[in-house]
Amino acid sequence: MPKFTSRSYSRFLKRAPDLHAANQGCGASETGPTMQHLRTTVARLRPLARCASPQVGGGGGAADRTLRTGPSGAAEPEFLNGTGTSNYVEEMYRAWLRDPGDSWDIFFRNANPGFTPGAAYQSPPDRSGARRVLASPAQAVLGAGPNVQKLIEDHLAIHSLIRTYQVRGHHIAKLDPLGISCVDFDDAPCKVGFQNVGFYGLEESDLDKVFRLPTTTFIGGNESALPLREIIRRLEMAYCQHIGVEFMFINNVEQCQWIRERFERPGAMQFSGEEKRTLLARMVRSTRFEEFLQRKWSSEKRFGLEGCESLIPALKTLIDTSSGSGVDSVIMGMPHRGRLNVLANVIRKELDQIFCQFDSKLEAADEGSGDVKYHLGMYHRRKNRMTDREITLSLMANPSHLEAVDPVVQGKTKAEQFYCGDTEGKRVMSILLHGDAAFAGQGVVYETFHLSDLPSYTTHGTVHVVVNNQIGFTTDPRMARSSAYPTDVARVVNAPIFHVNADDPEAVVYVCKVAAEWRNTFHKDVVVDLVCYRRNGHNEMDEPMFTQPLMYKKIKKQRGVLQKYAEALIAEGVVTSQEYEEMIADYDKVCEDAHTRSKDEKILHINTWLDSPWPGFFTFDGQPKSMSCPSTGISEEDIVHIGNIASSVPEKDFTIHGGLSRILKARASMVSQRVCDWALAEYMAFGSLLKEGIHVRLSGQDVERGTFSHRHHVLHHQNVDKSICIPMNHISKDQAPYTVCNSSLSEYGVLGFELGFAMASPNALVLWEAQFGDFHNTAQCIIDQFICPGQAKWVRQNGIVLLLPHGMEGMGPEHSSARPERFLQMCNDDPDVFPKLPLEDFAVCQLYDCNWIVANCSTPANFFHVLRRQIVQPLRKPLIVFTPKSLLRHPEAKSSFDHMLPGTEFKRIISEEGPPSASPDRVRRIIFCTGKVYYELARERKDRGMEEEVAIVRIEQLSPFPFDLVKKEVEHFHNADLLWCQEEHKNQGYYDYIKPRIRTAITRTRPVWYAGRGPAAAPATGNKQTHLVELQRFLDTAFDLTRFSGRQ
Ligand SMILES: Cc1ncc(C[n+]2csc(CCOP(=O)(O)OP(=O)(O)O)c2C)c(N)n1
Ligand SMILES: [Mg+2]
Repeated sequence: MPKFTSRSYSRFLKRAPDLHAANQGCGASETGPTMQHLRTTVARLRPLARCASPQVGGGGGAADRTLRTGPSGAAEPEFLNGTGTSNYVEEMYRAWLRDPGDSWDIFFRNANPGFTPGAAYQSPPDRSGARRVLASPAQAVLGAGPNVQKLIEDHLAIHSLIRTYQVRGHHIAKLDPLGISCVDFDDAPCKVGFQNVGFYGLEESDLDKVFRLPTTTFIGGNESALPLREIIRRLEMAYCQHIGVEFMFINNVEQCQWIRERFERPGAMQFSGEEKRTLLARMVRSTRFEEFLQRKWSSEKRFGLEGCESLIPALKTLIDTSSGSGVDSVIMGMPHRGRLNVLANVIRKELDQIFCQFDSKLEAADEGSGDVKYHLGMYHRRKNRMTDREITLSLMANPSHLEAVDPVVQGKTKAEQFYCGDTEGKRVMSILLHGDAAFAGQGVVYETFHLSDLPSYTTHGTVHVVVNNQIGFTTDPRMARSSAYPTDVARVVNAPIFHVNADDPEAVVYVCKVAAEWRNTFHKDVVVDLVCYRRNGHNEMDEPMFTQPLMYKKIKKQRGVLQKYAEALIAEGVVTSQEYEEMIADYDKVCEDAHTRSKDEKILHINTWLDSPWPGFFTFDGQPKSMSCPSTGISEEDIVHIGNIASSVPEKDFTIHGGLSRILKARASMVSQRVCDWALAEYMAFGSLLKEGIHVRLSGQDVERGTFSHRHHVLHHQNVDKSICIPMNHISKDQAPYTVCNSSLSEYGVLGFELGFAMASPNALVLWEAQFGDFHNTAQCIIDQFICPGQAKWVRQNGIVLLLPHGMEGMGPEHSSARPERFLQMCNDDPDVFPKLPLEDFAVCQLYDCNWIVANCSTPANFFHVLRRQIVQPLRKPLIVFTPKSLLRHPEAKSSFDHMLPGTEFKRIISEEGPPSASPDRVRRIIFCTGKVYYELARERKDRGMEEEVAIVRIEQLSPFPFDLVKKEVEHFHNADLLWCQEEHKNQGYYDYIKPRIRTAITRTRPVWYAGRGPAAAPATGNKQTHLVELQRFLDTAFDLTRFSGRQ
């Protein structure tokens, strides 16, 4: 047997650079170097041959097992690894064991009885099947060495060549319809094709030699060997035409094999006449829809699909195939490009409803400010004609902010899966569409990908479709990304990427079929990259020649894809030109008729564009069923029961940490004293809702334990790995499930996800907690574009809760402020108008009108109530709560059970209950405040002995502002001056929001003074001493009753 020396190994590497590159790049599962493989392979041939017989075969035979066992006896799974490189001879040997009558027969048969190395060699059969036999034994012995070596090297070369196509075929596939692709692969030359066989050490004369095919290819179909010429031809067909398959980085053998089979098997991409006609009909719809809009509204922005019309059949194929696999709900998110077309031809929104959006004279029927037509969402249930199964399609409304909708779609998908018990994603799936520039540029894409495999966030596979028109507004790809493809971000999660020339509708449909099958087989993400162009400017009013003159000269010459495809089918005889003309005329008439109907519309109904209806929650007109809110208190029995659960370990033989035992004991002692701290109050809120059948989901970084180690909702067995206990799920037999999940370290992605989750059902309390309140700013886009204006733009309500730890604790500028000023600045209540509402329903009516609720609770009981109110109230609004840090353990921040019993409720204001309330005439100052500073003020007042002169009133619900209650307080303490005190800096916190509203509440009869820190750029000082000095200074101001005398 020839021996591989290090010299011959490096020669081999030179001849098979792709093998080497692959070993370097994809090596996680390829443990040993290639040479080691070859050595062991060659060494094993003889002893194994002894025990082998032709009967030993199949994947699991004894010989197979022996071959897979390394010197240590350990299994070598990489042997069959599609990404492996050097198992070719072994494969040939195993194939020979199964079927001795092949080209390697003489080689291995002679190796068996112990022929000297080389003497065993007979060349494989040539194309005619004739075997070239060596002239004589002497000749054989003399010539055998180099021949055997050549045989092995030739087959390794074949292996390498095949692998090159699999790894890099997409580099040279004809993906770009314009032929101007700037994808830069200069670091990785792809040497394939007949002209390059020399690169692998093969010669032109080898082209007609027959080579056995390794098991890592399916190009043979039913044949196990092929001439080199045919091998290359078939690989070119599979990997270098209009589809570029990027998948060899996937570190899973089965998945790689699955993909190879889909693209390599001869005839895989054949379409029946019927399928081609369906495809043509879909292309007609897609193309003519845009043309119709262009004809009717030539000066309107619509972000047309021209240049990527095959997106419509692509999506239809994804949906048809998924429906065939059992999916009955598809949730989609997409940007502006082609959105109207998708609504019309995929979701099947009524065309007249789309067309009337173009009528600027129509008045809006719904409350809210609405949105432009290419952002609206949609929900539609219909029968899938291909599978005859019912399917729900929803397209989520989205803001202009590209990719922001991605995590929202995922959250909603997860929720729908959760509520219908679809634990594997077999019934509900998501499809996300992207533009090439946005997919590469927006970080939330990456954040969303990283949710894809996390147990509490996975949607069990998303199909991503990129409309890769090779431009982002006016920017070329070379200026827009540093990766070769716009899709490279998907590689982090091992998603296969199918690049396809969008001018070849059949190739597009084929990859979409494979993508849907992939998702429904492996339940993992997959990407379809539709390489296309943008026929017009960024929108229809834009001139692209300013910035991309050459590209657009080319585009102007480019014939439309429908035209090309129709001509091809007519030439093939699949349709006649008359049939084609009829197809076009029929669809044009559909559009014309719908346009005529659309003129009958008198008003615009935005609520027909709802993406997430909540059947039964509202009245038929979409109104709340009542305008009052029942008590949010619960029975003493429930309080004690939940308290006991919170202080126990409900599973047997479950060892918890000693420190945690002490925490639970302290909870038990609170229960016996009938008081709650913050964590226990939260427990009571969640536990009682769960008991009432309301699902509670708490998500965020480290929420299971709680950043401040106060929560402990998940107990960890101290001796058994990954054994956990969630007491909250032991409250009662028929309770709703509790989900508490530590999230990935993302705010944008995770908050978006939870917002989407909260959209699915009004009967769930979905909470996102920031680690510290200031981290919400990396999710600002979700807050600004969705949570704050969601109802106004898209007439849909959402009850998500944001828990934002906030408070000036002398811990420095970060983590001190959750930036209340920003949330308050975005509230829609008018500072100058006292709302004219019925006093008995003032609170609920205000909630009805508001865009969100902003609260800062100072007691555990009030926190308990505000959480429960989210569900008990007859409407859903986002709730922003600034939650405390030091108050979590403050001895006075405790609430008696009495404040949580039936009949009690959330207090928008906590009035003064001490001595000032007994003799209000003597009160000279009302200090209004919110949150933790109350405790500092109360202590200072006590220290100064001013309890009769100063009343402290806590505003717990900052927005909607409790005008009615503030007015009452001021009237009550009629001799007092008014002061707002906050610990935050003057340009931050609440002051700017509060002051004008207090003034409005009291019809500007008295001034409102300020005590707090001065204006500053940073939220807090980094110096603890300065922090304390500042604190004392503003407390001094707050209690200096002469400070503002005489001032106006
Ligand atoms: C987050 C965000 N930044 C900037 C924009 C402005 N903008 C709108 S479309 C666009 C180009 C998008 O290019 P691409 O993603 O390739 O989609 P295409 O328009 O080409 O379909 C830009 C920059 C935006 N909408 N969202
Ligand atoms: Mg683009």
